[in-house]
Amino acid sequence: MRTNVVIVGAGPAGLMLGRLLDLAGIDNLILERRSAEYVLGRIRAGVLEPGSVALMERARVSGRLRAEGLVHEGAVLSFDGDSHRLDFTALVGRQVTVYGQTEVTHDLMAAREGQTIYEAENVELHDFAGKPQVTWRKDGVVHRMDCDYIAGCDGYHGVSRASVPAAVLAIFERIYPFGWLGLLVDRPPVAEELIYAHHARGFALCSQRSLSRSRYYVQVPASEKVEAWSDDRFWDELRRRLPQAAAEALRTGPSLEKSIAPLRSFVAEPLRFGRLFLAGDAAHIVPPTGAKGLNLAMSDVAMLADALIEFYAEKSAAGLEHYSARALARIWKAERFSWWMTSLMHVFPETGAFGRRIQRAEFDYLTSSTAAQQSLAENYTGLPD
Ligand code: FAS
Ligand code: PHB
Repeated sequence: MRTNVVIVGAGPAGLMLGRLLDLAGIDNLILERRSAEYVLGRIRAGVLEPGSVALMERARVSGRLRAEGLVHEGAVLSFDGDSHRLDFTALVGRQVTVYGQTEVTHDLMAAREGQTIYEAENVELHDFAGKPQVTWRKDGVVHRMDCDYIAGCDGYHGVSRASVPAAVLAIFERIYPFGWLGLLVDRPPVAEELIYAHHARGFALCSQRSLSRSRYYVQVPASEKVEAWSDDRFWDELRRRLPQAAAEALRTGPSLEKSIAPLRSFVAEPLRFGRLFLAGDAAHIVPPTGAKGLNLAMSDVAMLADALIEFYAEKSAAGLEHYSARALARIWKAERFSWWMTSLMHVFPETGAFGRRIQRAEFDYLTSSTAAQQSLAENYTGLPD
């Protein structure tokens, strides 16, 4: 069997790339190791930059997003109970849209025209420096697909980056000593906009999925186990970290989902190895503080799709040659912003009293400087490609 592009991974990156190639008439196969239900069951990102919204429109899957997405003109940063609203519209003339990654994945799955093979076991990449082939096992039978290119969209733990010889891969990583304990609940959000809160006990975030479903996070030690957190313990801890008005307004209820996500900053360079390209979490990870993970994955695959479309339509390999450098330029700016916002909003015990004074000074500078707020707003709402 033969196709133009094999995409490994049916998360948002793989599905969006597949959709863009479908629309361009470029034959592609997506191989996903989990079931569609499992992929849809993951609760992850919640904020889309305007660039990601535009990509959903280009992919002709923006109907529900336009109807159900919540446009947010700002967000609140709080530091030890002092709150400041960042007015994105006034600062940079842009907004963000609250629309869960689960919904993005659902919309892309529903629109998929090309073939997606779920529960594809033991996916292996072969000869991607020459004549690429991908093999996998399904229902006990080993299959092979020959292709022109392979797109590794299989996330941080995927097989694609792991298939690249370590000698040709440069890894840049920072592992944070904490994670985010997240909880999903069918209760109205505590406020109209997101609240990012720094407190001596740790970071907390109040986010949302709709006007009746909310998403909350608290910083926990990297060693923490979700089993140690009853709903009541979560709600008590969240209240202690929020500004008083939010703590009093909090509507609690039984959790629909509770999980702990480790935090790391990670970049693999380069993003091309012969006829294999890496995109999304397969290539990079950001701490979710800046709401960049999903949005970076979207901008990666937009660039890769344009390069592949240019190759098949105009027989020009220029876009493919420039993909890695172009994507990495944007990735590193998002890594910087995510690291900076994480450094500002979380408690780092190892930095001691001096570190906390520096964080307080950073917050005081931010809230007193329009230029500093514009910088945060232009990064949070998404830098240009
Ligand atoms: P994904 O990891 O989403 O998708 C990769 C797909 O490849 C998966 O479906 C996987 O099953 C599949 N796969 C893996 N190995 C394979 C193999 N060998 N063969 C075939 N398929 C394989 N970002 C935010 O902006 N905000 C957040 O709050 C946030 N929270 C997160 C919480 C967690 C626990 C995690 C892990 C990430 C979170 N992120 C968040 C980041 C997240 O949203 C990613 O940026 C986004 O999922 C990236 O999408 P993909 O690159 O498609 O990778
Ligand atoms: C979320 O809603 O899951 C979310 C929102 C903003 C972030 C991180 C996560 O910065």
